[in-house]
Amino acid sequence: MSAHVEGALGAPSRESALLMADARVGLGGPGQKWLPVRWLYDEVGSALFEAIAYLPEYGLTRADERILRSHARALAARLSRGVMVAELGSGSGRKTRWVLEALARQSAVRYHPIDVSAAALARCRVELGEVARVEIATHESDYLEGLSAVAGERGDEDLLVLFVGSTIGNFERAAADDFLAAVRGVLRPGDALLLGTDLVKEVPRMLAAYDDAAGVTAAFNRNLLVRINRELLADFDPRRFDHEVRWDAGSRRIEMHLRSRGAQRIAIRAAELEIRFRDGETIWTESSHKYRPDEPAKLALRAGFRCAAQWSDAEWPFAESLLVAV
Ligand code: AVI
Repeated sequence: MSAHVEGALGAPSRESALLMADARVGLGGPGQKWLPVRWLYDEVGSALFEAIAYLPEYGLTRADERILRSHARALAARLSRGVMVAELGSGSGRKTRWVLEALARQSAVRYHPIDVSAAALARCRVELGEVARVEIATHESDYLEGLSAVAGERGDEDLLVLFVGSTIGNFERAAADDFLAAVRGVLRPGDALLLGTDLVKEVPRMLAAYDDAAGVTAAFNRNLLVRINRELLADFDPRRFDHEVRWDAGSRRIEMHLRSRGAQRIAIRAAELEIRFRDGETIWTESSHKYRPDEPAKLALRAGFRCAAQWSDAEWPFAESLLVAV
């Protein structure tokens, strides 16, 4: 995606206009400064997130991949033949390969990755385009809009929705409930949702996963300021913001913040906004909720699913839960 402000103060692109509105609300008001997590993922942010998946400290993606690889056949065995697959967030496609191959052994598969990023969808096509007996139809849209379009296209076949990688963890808990209920609203009884959730583990291990020694996650976090400079003509100096990671035990979540080094004033010209930071004041840029092993089943019940199976990883506590719409 390449959203940018056209000209000095000309008409912004749709994405930049949304970023501007969020900057006004999240940075312009009193109290804790914050920005929605989605703005971390411009092209550089998405590439940095892919690099994060290789970090020794960040075992989440590899655990998810191991589970999908080891249990893809067991998953396929629990689903009806000829199931249609929709994936919320196309990711790199690497993890999905195992599931698609297992399903395609049973019968031909139609796979619908849904993502707001055209670049991510293009990478997914390259990664999965060669899987035998799998036909890909990409949807460049937000998750619910894309899922409704996919559901509208199908005939008698059941739908399997993949929401892996613990992306659900980046939603606030109440928003996660609402989101799963909205997904359920698009589905028919018997359709399935494969939900990936990162599990609570030792605090030092979780902190290290979001504050790696090579500084890749810090770069991922600071890149948000670079993006705002570029798209909203702001003058953040990313070197004057420290990457800070916190564990909130009450909410069971990792928080990422950008902490101001010293008092500073930042101009966001496209939004005609001046923001003041006190020394040590932060912008809260991401929450990553962690779950107890029994939580996905409870989430499922609240949203109108039952948990039919759960697979987990021994090396890095992570769970994939197969939720069936009731
Ligand atoms: C995409 N999401 C599940 C990642 C997470 O762990 O919350 C994003 C991430 N942020 C920092 N490192 C990885």
